[in-house]
Amino acid sequence: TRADATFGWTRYHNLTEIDAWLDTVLANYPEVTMGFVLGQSYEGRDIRGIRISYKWGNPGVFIESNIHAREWITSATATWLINELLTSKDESVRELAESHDWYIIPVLNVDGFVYTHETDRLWRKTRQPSLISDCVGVDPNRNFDSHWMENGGASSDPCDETYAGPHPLSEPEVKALSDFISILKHKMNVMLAFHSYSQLLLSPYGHTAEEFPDNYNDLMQVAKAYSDAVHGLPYGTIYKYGSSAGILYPASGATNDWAYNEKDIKISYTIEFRDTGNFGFVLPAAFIKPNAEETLIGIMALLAESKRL
Ligand code: ING
Ligand code: ZN
Repeated sequence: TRADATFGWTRYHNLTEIDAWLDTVLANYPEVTMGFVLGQSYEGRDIRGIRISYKWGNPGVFIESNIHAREWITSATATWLINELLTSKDESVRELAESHDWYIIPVLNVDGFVYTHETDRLWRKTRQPSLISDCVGVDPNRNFDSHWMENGGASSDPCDETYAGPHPLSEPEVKALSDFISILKHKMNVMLAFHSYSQLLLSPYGHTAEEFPDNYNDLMQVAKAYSDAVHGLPYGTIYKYGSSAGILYPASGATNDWAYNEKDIKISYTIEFRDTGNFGFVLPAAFIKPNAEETLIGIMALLAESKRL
């Protein structure tokens, strides 16, 4: 049985459907997959992940997806990628799949994701209430323990979309990811955080546009490989690249900056998927497959280029 038999990527799925699909995948590929639970969300849901490993000790690639609740294209793309790594017969995809150890979290912000399906499609944050306000939730991508709340772009107001939380790692989802990477950081060569939208590859730093990382030129060379590969597909989609603070806006406490600064994962990006604002966060499901194909080709080029450094 093919894992995608009931999960055709022609519509978006809710958390229950994604969990059931993940169970099927794990059951169908017991030799090369392992399911794991990062931890529990504020509302007590499991935050699940999958490891795909054909040969233990391969370079590790960590993918975090749907940390922002409304960015549905990210989990749709992550699940498509998992399926492709396991089922593709294409020689270059097989080589890609089998020469890396993949750690993929399809939905990190599980509470927020459920909330976008049931109550408010455009919810971004977590769902933990505040002790100082009636507003709910923290921006988990401002909650990591790296230059936390340093230079603007993150808010101390619980009612703001970019509220950084009462302290770093206040969100159980962020704490769980932080603990997991802290234990496995020596196995992780590459960290990718999936977001939408804007079609960008964002390297560190997010906390300042005044300074650039030591390996900034390498990061740009690898980002260019991703962008060129995506542009080479028939869709001709354009991805720009640069540092988060340099080409988007300054903001501290994001996953990829934390992984770079604190966990020494030197190939670390935020990827902002389609589109550039026409549909924005509410990207029609017809774009799932094109976006996912671009991501696969992009990651293939990114990993190949990072080995050339
Ligand atoms: N964008 C990211 C955000 O969290 C980002 C952009 C990434 C800024 C990393 C700074 C550092 O705002 C979306 N769409 O969430
Ligand atoms: Zn986002």
